[in-house]
Amino acid sequence: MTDAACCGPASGRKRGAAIRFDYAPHLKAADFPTVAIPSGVALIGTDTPLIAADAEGPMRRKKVKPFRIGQTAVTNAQFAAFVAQTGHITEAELFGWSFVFWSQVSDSVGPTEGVSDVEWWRRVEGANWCDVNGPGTQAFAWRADHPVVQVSWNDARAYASWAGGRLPTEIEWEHAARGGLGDVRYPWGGRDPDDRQFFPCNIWQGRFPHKNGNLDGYETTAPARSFEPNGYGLFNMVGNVWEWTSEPFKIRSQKKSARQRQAAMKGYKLAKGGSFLCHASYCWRYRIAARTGNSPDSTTTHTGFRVVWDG
Ligand SMILES: [Cu+2]
Repeated sequence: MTDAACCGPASGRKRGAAIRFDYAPHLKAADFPTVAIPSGVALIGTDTPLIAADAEGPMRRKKVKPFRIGQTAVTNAQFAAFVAQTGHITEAELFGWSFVFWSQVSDSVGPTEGVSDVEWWRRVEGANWCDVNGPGTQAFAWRADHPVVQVSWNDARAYASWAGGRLPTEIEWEHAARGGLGDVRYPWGGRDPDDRQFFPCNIWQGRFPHKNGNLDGYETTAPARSFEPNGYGLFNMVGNVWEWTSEPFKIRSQKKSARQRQAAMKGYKLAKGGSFLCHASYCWRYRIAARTGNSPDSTTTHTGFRVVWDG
C-alpha cells in the first residue's frame, strides 16, 4: 500500500486570480431528492488509518447541525438544467481541455499527452462535461442519469449556490456516508469489497491501471442511483466518482513529510469517496475516512460532487 493514487492530477493551469462564478439561489432543497440528516455528534476520521499520509486519523467527534443532502451525486441531467438556466461555462470548456482516464480516450481523439507519474491520465483537448471523453464522445459517453464529471471545484460551488445549497463540509459528508452505523469503514459496514464476489460499489477490479475486470458491472461511471443505498438512503457515497467538499485539503501533522505535502498542495480542495478507479492494491480510498485533494480548477472523468442544504 502506498500513498499513490488513481486520484486525479492537478490541472497545472496558469492564470491570475481564481475565477468565481456567482449565481443567485434559483432552487431549494425541496426541488431535489434529498435526505434529512438530524443534528448530533458526528464522527470524522479513523483510529485505524490505512493511508496515514492523507491524515485519515485520528477519529474525532464533533456536533453537527441538521442538514439535507442529495440522495445522489449531481447528475448530468441536473447539471444540464443548471447550464440551460445560467449559461454557465465550465472551467474545462474555458480552458479547452480536461483529463480523461486512458482507457476512456476514444480512437477518434488521436495522440494525447500523459501526466508524469500518473501516465494513465491523458490531457484531452475538447473534453468537458458533455463531451466527457473528448470531441464527439457525448453520444456514447454521456448519460443523463450518471453523475456529472469534468467539473471543477469552482463549477461545483457555482452549481451548489444556484441550487440554493452548498458543498458539504468533511464532517457532514462523513456523517452522511456512515448512514447511522457509526465507526465503520464503509457506508455498508465493515466488509471489504473483493475481486470475486462482493461488489457493493463501483470501483476497480483487477490490476490497476491496465485491466479493469468490471465485475461490479461498470468500466467507468455507474448511474448516480445504483448499488444499495446506505442506512440514510444515500447512493454511491463511496466509489463511482470523487465528490468535492467545501473545505481546503489540510493535513493536521507537524511531520516534515506532511508539511512538505501540504505545501505542495497549497490551495487544494478536499474531495471524498474515491472513484471507479480505486482499488485496495493501489488506491484504497473508497473508505469513509479516506481523502484526497486537488486544485480548485482541476477536472477529470472521475470527479463530481453532491450538494447539501442547511436545516
Ligand atoms: Cu483512488
